[in-house]
Amino acid sequence: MITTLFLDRALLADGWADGVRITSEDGVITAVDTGAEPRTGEAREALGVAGVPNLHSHAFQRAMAGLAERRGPARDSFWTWREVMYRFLERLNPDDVEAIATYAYAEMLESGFTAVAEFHYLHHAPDGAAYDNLAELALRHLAAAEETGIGVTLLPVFYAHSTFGGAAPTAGQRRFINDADSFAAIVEAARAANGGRSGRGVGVAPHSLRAATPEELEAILPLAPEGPVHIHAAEQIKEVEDCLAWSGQRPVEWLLEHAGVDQRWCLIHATHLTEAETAGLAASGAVAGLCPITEANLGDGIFPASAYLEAGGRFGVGTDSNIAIGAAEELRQLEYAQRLSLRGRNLLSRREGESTGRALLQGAQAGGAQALGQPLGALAVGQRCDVVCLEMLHPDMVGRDGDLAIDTWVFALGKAAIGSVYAGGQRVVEMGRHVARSAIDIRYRNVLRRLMSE
Ligand code: NGQ
Ligand code: ZN
Repeated sequence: MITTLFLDRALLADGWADGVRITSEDGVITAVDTGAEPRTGEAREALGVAGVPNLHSHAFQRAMAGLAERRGPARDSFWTWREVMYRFLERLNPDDVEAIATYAYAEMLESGFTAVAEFHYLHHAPDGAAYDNLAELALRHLAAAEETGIGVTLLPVFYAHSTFGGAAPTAGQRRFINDADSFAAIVEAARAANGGRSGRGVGVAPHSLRAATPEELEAILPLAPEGPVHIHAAEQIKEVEDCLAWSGQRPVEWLLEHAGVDQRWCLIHATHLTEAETAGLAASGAVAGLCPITEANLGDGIFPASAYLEAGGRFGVGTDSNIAIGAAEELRQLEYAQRLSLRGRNLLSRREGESTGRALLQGAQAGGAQALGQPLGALAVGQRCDVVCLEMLHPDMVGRDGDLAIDTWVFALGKAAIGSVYAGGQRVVEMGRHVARSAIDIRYRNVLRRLMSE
């Protein structure tokens, strides 16, 4: 199907353009004309930018938002949060998982994320037994993407151990566990279901160096020879210390030296880096998968973003735990953590006069697209037709055109700045609301009602 969208103003790869007509066929952009006049009857918006890829989501965690914010008996940490999260996920059945993912993906679209990399490790039934279809829960995430219109790169997660050195998994991890064969079957099923369509991708994700041994890494990487490969790394100091005790090296140092990290890779968090690791990761061509809101919520630490960008590093943003979902909000938190730790302003833009909001947005679009391994993240021929349109009639937008509109979105308005969102050429958000919002809410409420009463 061929559709057109007329934008009074749009941010293209080489800057702002006026009178932009974007033509797409089956969800992929086939022409971008500038200096055009609107035609009667065609979809028309005031100001549009390409959608933002969300490079890291555990969709199911959305349903525990707000449930781990009560002080415990000892010092709360990432590790005590993880215990709460493990107890929470024990109760989820496949319908729950689909309803929660659908709800999370709708909110992602409403906030400017038009594609998501789902780092999917909840594979099995509550007792750890495989579902009749090994890929049951993987396919539920694809169904959620289908229902909402969001693009998705599914990253089945390989998880086999509780910590470094091949330690046996804990009872709380029984829903995650596969061997190389059952894992390959899940990757295969995800590929078959995606069928090479636009906005659909499949990669692999060894969960972390805690959960996969070097031998297992070697066995599973050939399942996605072109990538993408995602892995959690160096999020917590304890993880760095345990990795040093195991190998004599820090997690990112180990990966750079032994795993062949290159542009196919995305290292999630990579929070705790030495200067040498910062430079090495930047030089590798891999993407740093930053999840600023979750990292703040979990007390992870602050990624050295300013130094990393200075070294030419690539990055994207992810919503990870989905405690709060917002594209602008993630970019804002990323910049604000640098401001608080370095006591400066406009730290992640690079040139004098450059808009920090736009630098963050375009950085995350490029790095996010690379991490998803799909042609998306820019308004250009051959890319998925994902367009986020700002609500220029909002009182806060008066007099703010171009870069100033982006800065006002990122630093002031967040989600409230968003009017329409097109994903794969379809308008899926109107006046800031997903077109199926009511039905999605009803289903999600019913799931939460049951989970909260059990
Ligand atoms: C996860 N989340 O896989 O959901 C992890 C916690 C772990 C974050 N790292 C579990 N933020 O890393 O062991
Ligand atoms: Zn994660």
